[in-house]
Parts: sequence; structure tokens; C-alpha cells
Amino acid sequence: MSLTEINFDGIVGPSHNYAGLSLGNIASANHGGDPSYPRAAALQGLAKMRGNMARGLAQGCLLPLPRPNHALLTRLAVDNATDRALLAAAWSASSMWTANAATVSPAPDTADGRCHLTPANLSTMLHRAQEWPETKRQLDLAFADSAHFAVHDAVPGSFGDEGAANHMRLCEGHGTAGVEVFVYGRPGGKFPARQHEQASRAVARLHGLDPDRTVFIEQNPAAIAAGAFHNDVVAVANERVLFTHAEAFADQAGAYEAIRAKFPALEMVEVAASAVSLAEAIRTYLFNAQLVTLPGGEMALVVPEECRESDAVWSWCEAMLAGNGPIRQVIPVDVRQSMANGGGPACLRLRVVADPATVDSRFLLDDAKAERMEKAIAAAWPEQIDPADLGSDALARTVRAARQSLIETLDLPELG
Ligand code: SUG
Repeated sequence: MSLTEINFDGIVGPSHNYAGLSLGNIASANHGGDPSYPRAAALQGLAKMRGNMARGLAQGCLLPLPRPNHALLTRLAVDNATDRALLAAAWSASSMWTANAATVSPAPDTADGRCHLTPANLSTMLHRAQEWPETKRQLDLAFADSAHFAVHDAVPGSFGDEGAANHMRLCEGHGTAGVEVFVYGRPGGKFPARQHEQASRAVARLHGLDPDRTVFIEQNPAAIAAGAFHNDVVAVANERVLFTHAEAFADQAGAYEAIRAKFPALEMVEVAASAVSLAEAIRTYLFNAQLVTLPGGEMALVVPEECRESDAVWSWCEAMLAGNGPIRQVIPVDVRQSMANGGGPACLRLRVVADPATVDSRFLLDDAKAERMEKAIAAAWPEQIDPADLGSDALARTVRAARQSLIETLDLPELG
């Protein structure tokens, strides 16, 4: 059995729009009210997936959820004349950010030797809290092989859980036992702390993690206040490497010490605030990168194009590459449509370490399938959505038909 890291990217849904729904997410607030381009957005996402496949990485996908969500509109008694934000919530394509779909503990880390997945309840934000039951339906299908996977229910919504966005894993190699790091926020700041400590601890227990290989650390309240609503906006890990901003954690030195005590092989790549301020890190999403191990063993950082356009960030990347640290390539990708809602390359993917042969192959990609998906998207996804269009019956029909065409392309009638 060969355990591989598979990135499951969320396909950007046909209702992708900018409604400014996420308090504390600076990009979402800044772009609220702008027109969106769902077709271009979904094609940008697929181009990123294709780039990673071309680099020899395993790629999967999760489908957009059914929108508009009529059940949510009914439960809130919302119609087109009531609050636009409530209406927009039911139209949100936010499930594209699959780093928030679930927390994943690979088989070598768990007591029963299966890969455990817990969908995130995303309970802090209405538009995201509606996601998990439909997300779970997809996880149940993709990871139906119960000899190798366990898919749990989300933890109760009183404890906010944001999934893999607030979780990191350090290991010698993906297929060996790792140390899992859960990063939570404390409430009380000007923006919500979306990951609660109790949720992190519950997920660790559900997954049967060994307390000697589990670490809980607190996000820096100043990072949350600066717009790092998820820890993966200021830190990312891969194998032995933790790539982090120097102001990511409440007690930075204490966090490194706690991780090193359980994972002595830790290699740090820390970016000083004097080189890249928290604000610039959050604007460019330098840390919301995919830190990946290429088939040859070299590590690459797949960053948003916005990083190349920032003097401070790009100078730091060039200096890093000129040195002899563990990250040997920096690869910019264009995911601007997602970035404008606060979702970079890392938000768009859920990492699952598994043997691809144990995953339902309908959720796995190759070039031929990616091409078929591109065709379906080019034919059916709306070109543009203005926030005022949300609520229109004609747009609702277009959005539903577009999703249906992708379901047919991927032969997933169970999701129709
Ligand atoms: O939850 N944006 C998402 C972005 C999620 C990014 N994910 C990670 N960092 N892993 C969020 O804030 C904006 C939707 C809107 O405003 O229409 C939004 O939900």
C-alpha cells in the first residue's frame, strides 16, 4: 500500500460571488459588491490543479455544493425583499475552499490505523455553517472504503471548527507517523476567533491521536486582528518543514519549543516581520501557499501571483532561494478570483494522505478528466455575477444546471 499526499481541490461553484460575508477576512470585505467571474474563477482553479499534476502530484477534487440553498432560505424566512446578506449566504460558493472542508489525520497517526476525516462545522459564519452536511455526503462517497477511512460527523457547532486551515502535520515522510499541530484562537478580539480550542481537542480525540504526538497552540491575537482569520494565512507545514511568519502564534518561541519537543527533526523557515509585515503577508497570502514535496524529493512553494507583485515578499523569496534552505522552488499561480474573497492556493485544497487505489476514482483527476471538466465549465458556468443578480430565478436555474452538468461529467449521480 503506497500512501501519497493527494490534494482535493474545491471546484469553484457557478454561483461564485462577492458578498462581503466574512467579518475578519480583509479581502472579502474589500471586494464585497464587486462583480465576480465564476467561469474564469473555476478555470483558474483547474489550471492550478493541472499545474500540480504536471509536477507529478496526485490530484483530486470536491464538487460545488447545491446553491441556492432553499432549505436555508426557508429556515430563515428570507425572500428577495429581506436582508441581502442572508440571501447571499444561501448562494455562497464558499465550499470551494476545501482547506475548511475537514480535518484529516492520516492512517499512520491514528489508533485504529485508518485515515480519519471530520468535516468542519464552520459555525462562526452563516454562509459556511450550511456546508458540512453536504460536504460530508461527498466525503462519505469519496472515502467509502471503511477498511481505510473513517468519516465522522462535525463536532457540535457551539465549538467553532474550521478544519485543516487550523491544523498542520509534521512528519519525516507523508507515509510515516506524524505530529499533528492544532492551532486555535481565543475570542475577545475585534474579529471572531473561528477555531475554538475545544473543537480542536474533540477532533484529536475523535481521530484517536496519540497525545504524545499532538500539539495545541494558540494563534497570535494580533494576527487574527490583522486579518489572519485562519492559521493557514500565516503558517504552513510540509514533512519536516514549518514555514511561518514570526508573528503567527501567541507565544512564538513556546510554540516552536512545544513542536520540537514532540518532533525533534523540525526545520524552521521563519519570515521576520521586518522583512514582510503581517499586513503584507496577509495581503499577498505568502503563507497560504501549497508547500509540496515534488517526486524528486525537492520542496516547492506554490504561491499566489500577488506574491510576485510585492517587492517585500518577492525579495524575501529570492533571498530564500539563493540560500540553502529546504524550499527550492517558488511557483506563482493565478487564482485571483478566489484571492479576492480571501482564498489562496492552500485554501483551495484539502490534503489527504492515502493510497489513491482506496479512494473513489470519480473524485480523482487526470488530464483527460480535467479537460472534460474545463469544457463543462466553459459551457455552463455564468461568465459574470453582479451581487444584485442574487435571488434571480433565471440565475438560480443556470447555477443548478451548471452543477448538474459537472455531476454528469464526473459520473456522480448520487450528488444530483
Ligand atoms: O471562510 N471567504 C472564505 C475564505 C476561506 C479561506 N480559507 C482558508 N484560509 N483556509 C472564508 O472567510 C468570503 C465569502 C464572501 O464574502 O462572499 C469567504 O467566505
